[in-house]
Amino acid sequence: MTVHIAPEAVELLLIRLPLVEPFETSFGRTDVREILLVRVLQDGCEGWGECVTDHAPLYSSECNGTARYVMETFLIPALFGGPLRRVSDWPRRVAFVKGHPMAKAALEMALWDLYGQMVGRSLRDLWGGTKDLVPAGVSVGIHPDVPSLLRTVERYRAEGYQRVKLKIKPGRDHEVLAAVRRAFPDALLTADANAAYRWPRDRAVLVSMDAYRLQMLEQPFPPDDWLGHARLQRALQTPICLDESVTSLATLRLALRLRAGQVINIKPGRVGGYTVARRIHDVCRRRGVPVWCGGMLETGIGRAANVALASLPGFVLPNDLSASRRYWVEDIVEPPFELQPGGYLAVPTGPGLGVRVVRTRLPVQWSQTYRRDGEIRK
Ligand code: NPQ
Ligand code: MG
Repeated sequence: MTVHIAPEAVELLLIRLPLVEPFETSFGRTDVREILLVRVLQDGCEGWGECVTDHAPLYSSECNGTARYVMETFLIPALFGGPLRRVSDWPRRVAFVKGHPMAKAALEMALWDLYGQMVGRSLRDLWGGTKDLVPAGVSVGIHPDVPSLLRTVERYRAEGYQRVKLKIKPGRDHEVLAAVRRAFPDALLTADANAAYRWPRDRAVLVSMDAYRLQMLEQPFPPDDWLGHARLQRALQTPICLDESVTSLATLRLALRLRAGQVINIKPGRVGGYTVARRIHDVCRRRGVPVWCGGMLETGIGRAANVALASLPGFVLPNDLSASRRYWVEDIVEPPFELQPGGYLAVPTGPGLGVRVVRTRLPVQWSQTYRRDGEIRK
């Protein structure tokens, strides 16, 4: 008997979760995450999803407000439009909505969890994951001064993270990279600019970063600056990793054809969900392009799905997957993610996401339930 996906209700919940410490990137500083969660219900089973948008469109063009609007006006009605034979049919079902990949991905995550619960299989199992443990890296925000940054890096290295990613921006780059490399000569280091540099203005500043022996330099230029990335890569020994630029299979192929980068950061939210993320993984694996799983300051919900994705064989580099306590005083799932010896996270083996959402821990700001038979309940 085949199980069709046809939820009778969808609940959206907006929560406010304070970070353990503020996180600063080239686009801004966050101390509280405002997170839109999705819960789908069918035949006594539930599935949870997490939307990786923030309160404002700083990382990309989406934010919590656009995601909520698009979900309630277009995506949830499309889900109620008829059963899905497979969760992987979701991208085609919602292809009529242009853009809004994070909103689509959040609903897809909930559908994967629901489906896993209904058939009693883990996401790792459903997706063909091959690992029990995935290598954990940590992303370190821009700090007010170098000594405090060095203390933070020291702490994470002592905890066992396999690599440290340093957030940089123009004017806060060489000083930071030189100090960390000097203090940790053998550390696996990367740097992420979140698109803060410009080609050709910043050519010299970036080319001289080869001196720090970074494993990669992530997204120096804006997402659509394909030629800038390609030209920089020709002048730079350090591999460029693309994050914001890779939004689809088509942009992945463009990146590889132009040699705009040698490494791909896969974030399911950025590419419209786990089905597309897996296809991007498959193409990269066939072509020998190393990938790793990016992070968006997820709770244990999104983290569980990302850990399952990172268990696929092409994820060969340390991921932006850290322990729950890196971000949260108390995660909203049980059990929380903990760093394992050697710097790994364990891939959940239970059905679906393999973690339980603790509803009493959700600091709910707003919620609404949408029903297949039409009624909306506050
Ligand atoms: C990146 N993440 O790789 C992102 C960017 C990022 C872990 O470095 C709120 C919501 C704050 C989303 C900060 C990491 C964020 C965010 C950074 C995404 O580029
Ligand atoms: Mg990035």
